Amino acid sequence: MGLAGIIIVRENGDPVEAVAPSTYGWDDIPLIIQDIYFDSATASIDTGKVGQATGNNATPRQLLVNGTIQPFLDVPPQPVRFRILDGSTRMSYMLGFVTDTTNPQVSRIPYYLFSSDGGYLPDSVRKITSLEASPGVRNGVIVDFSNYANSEIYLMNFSDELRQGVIGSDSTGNHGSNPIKNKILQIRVGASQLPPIGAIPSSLPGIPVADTLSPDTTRTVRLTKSPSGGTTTAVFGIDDNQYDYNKINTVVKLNTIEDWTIRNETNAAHPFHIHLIQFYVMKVEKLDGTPLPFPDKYLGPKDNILVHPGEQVTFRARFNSYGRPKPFDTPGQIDSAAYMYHCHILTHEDGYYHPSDKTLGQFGMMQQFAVWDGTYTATALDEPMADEMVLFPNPAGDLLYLNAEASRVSTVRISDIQGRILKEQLLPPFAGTTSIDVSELGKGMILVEWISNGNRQVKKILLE
Ligand SMILES: [Cu+2]
Repeated sequence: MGLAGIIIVRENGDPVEAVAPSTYGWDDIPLIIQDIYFDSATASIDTGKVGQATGNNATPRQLLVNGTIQPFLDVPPQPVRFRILDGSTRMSYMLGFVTDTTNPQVSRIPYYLFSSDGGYLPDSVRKITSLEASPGVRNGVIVDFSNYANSEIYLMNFSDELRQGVIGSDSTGNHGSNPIKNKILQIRVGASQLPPIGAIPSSLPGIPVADTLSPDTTRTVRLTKSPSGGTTTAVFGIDDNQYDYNKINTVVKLNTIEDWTIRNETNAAHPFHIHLIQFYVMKVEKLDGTPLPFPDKYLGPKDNILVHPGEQVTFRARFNSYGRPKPFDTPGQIDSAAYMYHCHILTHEDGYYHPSDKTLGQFGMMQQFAVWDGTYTATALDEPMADEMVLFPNPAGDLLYLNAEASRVSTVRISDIQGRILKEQLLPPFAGTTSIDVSELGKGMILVEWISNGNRQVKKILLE
């Protein structure tokens, strides 16, 4: 089809590949679903509206599959595997296959969910008639077209089945209600020619939920929304914070097992995504701990789950790779040595509060974690500083002022954005404001690191 792609990771000796439909382009098809705003005057993608907060407005919006408008697909009358990615910036969909678009509810055909973000479901396929797709989430399904030779099947969006608070659901009003109901993809099933070369696997090698292990550490991550009022705009965050490039929010020790409980304290559903690892969902609860049913969408190895308002989801993961000696490295290396966890809705995860442009980049629903191999010992590795340093002015000229309090000798280290140390000096104990001579440094962005009493803080400053 069109100009969009995914990376498929295969494993040697995978027993399911020998059974399931696995011939790329024939019975193994990626489906990347996106919604795009088009500028009708230029017939091009309106990039200014890709991240637009409002979902239902007059701007022409198109649903794309694999980068194609009004897509269709020829398939054989056989079991066919679809590798489904919701590549939309904000929208979720409820996917169903139907034989009759004028009567979609009664003509739905069952299909089989068999893999999730990171691998196969435990034990066996699950027979379903609908599947929730949310930004960044991947699912593998098999649809058996054996009985539908020479006919048309449609992949449709049943947005009315999405739960309240999900962007794309009918219930979210202008916050994101979905103008693109109905047809996503026309599937043209051909005439019988060949015997099927793929089947629905009778069993799956996916490992079950890791409930025989016990966690070394438990954490809570809160999806939050700040209060609004007056001129203050409410912003989504994580643990009431916005993303800070210079901050490692969480340090995990290498080769330990952690349980993370993701609490959604907001009124919107957020696809929570973590880098580096795959996790297993252990339980789903209301915020007060009342158990809730375990949905199929949380089965198998995952790295992205839609967490609904008023619910908390606990997952278990082993952090078994890419440990580094220190949980914090030199400035400028932080970004390459850290991993993210964030909401996968683009307009929630990215950005910063910019008073002159309140429509873009308000949020920053993202935090960073590092995996520490345990070889470096220091005190208070991930403790917050008691006294936060204030650096000013920014931009700075010849002198930079540091306002803080240190009862012992502390260190100021200035690096460029590549991490090269430009200047390092010791400061005697002080309380209040002390000055740092930066007149010999060139113009540009610098990272100012202040190490005091075993803690360190980093801020970016522009020299001009
Ligand atoms: Cu979000």
